[in-house]
Amino acid sequence: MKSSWSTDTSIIHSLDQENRHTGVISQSITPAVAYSFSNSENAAAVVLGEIEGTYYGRYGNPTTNELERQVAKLENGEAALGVSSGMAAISISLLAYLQNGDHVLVTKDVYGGTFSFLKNLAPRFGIGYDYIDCTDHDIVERSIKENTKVLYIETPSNPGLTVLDINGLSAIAKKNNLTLIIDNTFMTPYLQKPLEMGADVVVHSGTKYMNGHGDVIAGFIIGKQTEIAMMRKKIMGDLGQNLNAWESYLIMRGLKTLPVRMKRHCDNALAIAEFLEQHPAIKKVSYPGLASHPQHELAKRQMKAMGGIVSFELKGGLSSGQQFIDNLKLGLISFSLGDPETLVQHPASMTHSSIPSEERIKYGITDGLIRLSAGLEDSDDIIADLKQSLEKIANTQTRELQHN
Ligand code: LCS
Repeated sequence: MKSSWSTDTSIIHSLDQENRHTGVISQSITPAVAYSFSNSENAAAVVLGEIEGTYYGRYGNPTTNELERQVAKLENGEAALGVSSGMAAISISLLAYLQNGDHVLVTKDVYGGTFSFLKNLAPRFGIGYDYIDCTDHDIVERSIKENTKVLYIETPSNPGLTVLDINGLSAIAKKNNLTLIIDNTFMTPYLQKPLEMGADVVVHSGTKYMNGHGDVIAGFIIGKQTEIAMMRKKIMGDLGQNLNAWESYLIMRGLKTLPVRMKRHCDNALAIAEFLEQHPAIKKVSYPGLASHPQHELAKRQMKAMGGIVSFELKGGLSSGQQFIDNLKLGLISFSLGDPETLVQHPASMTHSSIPSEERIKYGITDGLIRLSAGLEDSDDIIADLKQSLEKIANTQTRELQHN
């Protein structure tokens, strides 16, 4: 492979040399669980990691290994581990750097599953945590305790789209001997490379843009070779959170179009954000690509483009939020994101409905908040759909006013 090629080119020509010799152009799938060895010495050396090889499917698979090489290269990391979900990646990475008695600092608006893992499971392992505002570096420094080992962030965040300064936070982490873990799901390595900005470990939900077609649940951890090897052997292997060959194949197929897809997601998201920002029924739009976003300048410095997610707030609160998504004809009501289809969700009545309203607001999840994952459709069609839904709400409100 030519090293001068851009990511857009090399991602399409990324098969390893061994596969190249067979002449195949797309990736082959190896479903085997068990592997045989020429002798017992050889088998023992593979199990101990002294020589490279595969010995049992729970610890890795040749198809998944090829995907891991591609993902590590995309993130510019030493090694990657493919796992069964984004939450597997997050839990494995936290368990790798935290032990009984340790403490982790977590950015306050983090994906709900991460929040739930820390609230419900981490205490059983004796791991303490604090949610803090990581846009304020003084707060971060002041919150570091004697036993703090990890700083965990997500940027841009889900669903608030807060952008955090990776360079600045990695400097604080280094000064205080903390491992900085970053969830890069919203950006993908195509748009943001946290390891190049000083992060120690990157995690992904591969379910979203990396696969990009809404038909695989997967996750990735990218970091140092020895640490990834430890996570493979001691955590993923023991907990059984491996990624299988078929799903690895689907992700490799999806990755070939990652650059093309991300450009379209970003273009569509910007067009949608600009439309919503000037609409009278909209109270607030959060999109890092808008000049009104509080971290717009930082986003321009650290992200190649601004991503495919737009969050916005309707003026009418909870009922308007629900009506808005119910009226959509093209946008689908869904919990996921990063798919070819435009997906919308209303956190107050869906993903975060179990949290009392006063608590939700602390994390920026107001009653009228909508999260939209811009799909790959024609942006004119998406915008026309949003427009008709907003008009319907306005007509209903006018009728209600006339009635009263
Ligand atoms: N990190 C982020 C930023 C996410 O948005 C998600 C899932 C995960 C990690 C976990 O990944 P998974 O285990 O599902 O592969 N986000 C979802 C969401 O916003 N709605 O449904 C899932």
